[in-house]
Amino acid sequence: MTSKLDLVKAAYNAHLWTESPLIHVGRPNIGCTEALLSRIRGLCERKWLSNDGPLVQEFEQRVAEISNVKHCVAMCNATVALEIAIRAAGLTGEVIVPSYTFAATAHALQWQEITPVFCDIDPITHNIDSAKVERLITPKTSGIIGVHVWGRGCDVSSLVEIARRRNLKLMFDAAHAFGNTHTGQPIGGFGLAEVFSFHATKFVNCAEGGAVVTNNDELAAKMRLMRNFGFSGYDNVIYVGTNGKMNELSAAMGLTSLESMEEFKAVNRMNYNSYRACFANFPGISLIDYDLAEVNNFQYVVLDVDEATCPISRDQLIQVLHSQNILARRYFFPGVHRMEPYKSHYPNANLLLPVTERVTSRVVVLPTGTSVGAADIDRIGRIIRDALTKSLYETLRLPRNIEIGKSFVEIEY
Ligand code: T4K
Repeated sequence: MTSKLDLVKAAYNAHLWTESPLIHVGRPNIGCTEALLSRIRGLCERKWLSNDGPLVQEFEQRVAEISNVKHCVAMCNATVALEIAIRAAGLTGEVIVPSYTFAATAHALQWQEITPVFCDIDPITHNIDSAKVERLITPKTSGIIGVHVWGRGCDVSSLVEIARRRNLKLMFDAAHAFGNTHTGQPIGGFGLAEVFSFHATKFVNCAEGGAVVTNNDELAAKMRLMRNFGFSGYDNVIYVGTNGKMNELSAAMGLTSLESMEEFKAVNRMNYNSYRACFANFPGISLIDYDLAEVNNFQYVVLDVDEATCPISRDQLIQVLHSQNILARRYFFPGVHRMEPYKSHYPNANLLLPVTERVTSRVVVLPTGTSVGAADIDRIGRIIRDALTKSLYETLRLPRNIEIGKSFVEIEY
């Protein structure tokens, strides 16, 4: 008898002969290519390619307006933006962060020898559980970094209250949350500073890019210096700094992307609704919700697989999808606490992070964005529904004989 695992392995190997095109999570939205080329022509004519150029300044102004903040400091990516914001804010010692995030959040601290202390998350919002933050505070704690996972705002008011009472600095990794609101306010103005990512995979992108937004004049001025080696005018370095500058090509991409931002949101929302319709009332799986009273960019379509009621596991579902060239992702598996160097630093962190552990084993992120159409979603929906209700052979339309390891297996439908 062939085990279920063997069947899944076979399904996985079947991608070798599947003819469907690859469908990615994170395919970039491009916007108007002509507008992009015209900006690129302009920068070629100006011969101004980096170092606080006019397109970067225009991009900063647009991002600050959209986020309703005084300052936007554009950077080469969100990871460096986090590093600079952390340094400029003076964080030291230990900083409380969720482990359910991209590695960059913790790395931006560890890179500067600040210890990330992992806090568990809320099972519904997937954001840092504010009720569990206080017990992690030690005399070395200098701050808290919340992450607005999937673009859904953290429990900002509780975090602000804890930070105020315990004299800690509060910042947000808003890599997923550009253009969104929380309690009706644009994300960007919460805490001391917030950090956006404009990576190619984000719904508004600069190919590579990031930004710190803040209402704090002093912090903004310091970050502008730090992103440019600490130079204050010619030949005068007044801080330790790095090269965190955004270049003009990235800003050209970002400005072009911003012009189509509403269209990208509308497509993402339509895709999200189409996925919703595919899985309505389907036992064992559900999409995470977005609060429709807020503005959402819907850039992540997140499927929750409940292993107690779903006939196949999350990982089997991923393998089925990959076998069909649908490159669904397990963000953020296995949780930063299970990655190096944190895994070695805290081998038992899992015991303190039960919700993180559960969520990392349940989530599937599905493809969306302007490269994904209704027909793709119908197909993805059908594959997932079939995977849950039919045999894997039927779902994947595998041949009658399939090679597993060195032997051929006879398939029984
Ligand atoms: N904080 C949070 C909470 C974040 O999620 C992130 C980044 C950051 C901080 C740091 O921001 P940045 O420093 O990157 O600005 C991807 C992105 O690279 C990363 O930006 C993002 N989060 C993360 C959630 O997703 P990977 O490791 O999954 O990337 P990769 O190479 O597997 O690409 C994803 C998919 O996108 C692939 O299937 C291919 C497709 N793709 C990618 C690129 C770059 C394309 O089709 N075209 C492309 O140009 O991290």
